[in-house]
Amino acid sequence: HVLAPGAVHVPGWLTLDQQRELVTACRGWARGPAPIRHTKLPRGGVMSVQTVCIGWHWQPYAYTRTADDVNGARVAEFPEWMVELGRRALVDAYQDETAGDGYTPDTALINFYDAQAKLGMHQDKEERSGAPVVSLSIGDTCVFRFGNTETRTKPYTDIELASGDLFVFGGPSRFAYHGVPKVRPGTGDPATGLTNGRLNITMRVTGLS
Ligand code: MD5
Ligand code: FE
Repeated sequence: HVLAPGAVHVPGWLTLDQQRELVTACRGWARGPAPIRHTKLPRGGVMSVQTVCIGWHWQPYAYTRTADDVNGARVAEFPEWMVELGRRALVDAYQDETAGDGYTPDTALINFYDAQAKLGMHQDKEERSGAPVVSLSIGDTCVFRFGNTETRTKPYTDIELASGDLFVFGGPSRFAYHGVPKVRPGTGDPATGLTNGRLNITMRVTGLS
């Protein structure tokens, strides 16, 4: 399931129990200290996706410790159990027992997609680190568009990301354009604890202190 150098898709990586625990944890963070919201973009747009951050707060297009565009609260701490989960993700995706060594993600963006939400093609380049991004999906299946590092247009590859899937973006794929053009409503298993929509958690290394 290697899509491109450094881009690895591992379908069904999370157990149902792990998915339920992640849903519960994300529900807690969505309530506060800095509640989940539709991010307002500096040019006046509003994202259809709702996002809550932990560790660092992503306000377009910078990371801060306080959610100044929400309520000014300091964001929740990035938990050690999630660092461990991120390391295991790298070990499994790259099939290398040492791939997680030295990987210490310090922020996660938690995105919630309702049936209408989309994410346009973009690059994630606010991080001052080339460390891999670990992406976990729960709930409804989506179409994920994985592009190239040069343009936000073709060539790209569309794949489906389903509940429990892991995707790791490292190496030359770390700064590729990508987006979510469509969610498939009603495709998730309510046993995850999520009865509608799609949850995506991306762990990152900000390179900040
Ligand atoms: C999502 N989230 O499904 C995606 C998964 C975001 C975002 O895009 O910025 O919140 S993360 C996909 C990703 C991250 C970093 C690099 C690449 C893809 N890539 O090079 O393709 O909500
Ligand atoms: Fe992104």
